[in-house]
Amino acid sequence: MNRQRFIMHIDMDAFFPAVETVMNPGLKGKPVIVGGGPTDRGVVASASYEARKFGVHAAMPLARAYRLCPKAIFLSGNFKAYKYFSDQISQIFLSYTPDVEKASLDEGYLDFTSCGLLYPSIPELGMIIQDEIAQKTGLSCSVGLASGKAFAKIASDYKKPHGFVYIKHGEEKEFIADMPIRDMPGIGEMVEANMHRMGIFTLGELSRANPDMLLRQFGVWGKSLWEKANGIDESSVQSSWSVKSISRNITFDHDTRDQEKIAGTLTYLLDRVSTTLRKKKKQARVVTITLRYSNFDTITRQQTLSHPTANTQVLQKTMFSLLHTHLQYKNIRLVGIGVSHLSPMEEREHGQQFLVPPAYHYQEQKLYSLNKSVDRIREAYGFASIESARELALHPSQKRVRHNTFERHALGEED
Ligand code: TTP
Ligand code: MG
Repeated sequence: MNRQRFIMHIDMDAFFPAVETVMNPGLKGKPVIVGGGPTDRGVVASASYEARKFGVHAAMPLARAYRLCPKAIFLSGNFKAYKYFSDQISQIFLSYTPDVEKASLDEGYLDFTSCGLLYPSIPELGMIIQDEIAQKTGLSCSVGLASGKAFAKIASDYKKPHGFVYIKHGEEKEFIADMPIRDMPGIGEMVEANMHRMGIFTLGELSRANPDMLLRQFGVWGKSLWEKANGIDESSVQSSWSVKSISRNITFDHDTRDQEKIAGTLTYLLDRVSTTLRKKKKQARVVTITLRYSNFDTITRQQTLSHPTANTQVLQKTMFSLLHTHLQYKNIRLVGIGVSHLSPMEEREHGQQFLVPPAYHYQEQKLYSLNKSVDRIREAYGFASIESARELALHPSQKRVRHNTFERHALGEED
């Protein structure tokens, strides 16, 4: 095996409610639910541990959360404040090691492998960082330490809130053997269901499965899950200094199966997303669509483009292809669109540089100039100054209410 790695995963406890409580200490010790009002149609983004005792959890409809915990304090959320605290946490992470991957607003991986001489005891360091975060921000976090990212994440989740768990080198496989497969980062609903059909329920069972069969069923990803179940995770901490994905979603005021409305709303959301993409001088390789039906069944599907792009029209083509393939004639509650696998858009004095065939390059460049002109007009006169026919067909309220923007952040990036 390679030299022993020390990867720490730090995840804030009930992050949104905790920030709300720091800003308003009167909330301390109370059930707090962030996501909207008790009669709103959205879902819970996060619940304080006091509210979780009543069974409230993330992604639960607010109305149900209200029935379970009517005394809770419901808040709509304050993204700016969450970003501010997230940045404070990033600064603390970075004061210990430059090898930091901020995986989301409230969590990060810190690689201490090369820091052995600097810090006599890495496990002790976990608790020191935990204390510093509490002192400087007033927020509680949980820390996991292990030889790889997946195990560190499992460890940080193991004793929440305010836990510290160190999975010693060589003990990873045994530590996770009895856990349900879903506890392994990267195993979602679909993979879980498929594995259940194959008779694999625990990570121990996954470790004993045939790796070639997993490779056939799930591709290289399946093989890597098998390795993780066997205590091997060599994926590296990706110091992230840039945004990783940009997405937007809307919960409709009334569930709808009106295809024009669904397509128009997605067009509008993508227009917003691609404007942000260009503003950040990025291009994207993957488009992801989310459709949530009335019964909360949610499907997320993505498609990889042949070349990265920042052009709305190109992304739109892929979005519509995904929509037409996956949209069922059932009432839709929420739609979302996202772009990821971002790379920098290299702007040169005489235009953009694309590592693509010349004809494609030319078309991309023409579109890019057009889009940049639109961006400039919108910057001067507002976003609504230019809209596509599909967007114009939407009621103005659709464009204002309840659309949430999510960026998988990186360190030091502005919104
Ligand atoms: P998590 O770390 O998953 O949850 P948490 O910090 O609220 O609670 P804990 O880690 O102690 O279990 O997510 C971090 C924040 O991301 C969370 O406070 C709110 C936001 N979030 C959503 O907006 N929607 C979601 O579905 C989830 C899971 C999180
Ligand atoms: Mg958290």
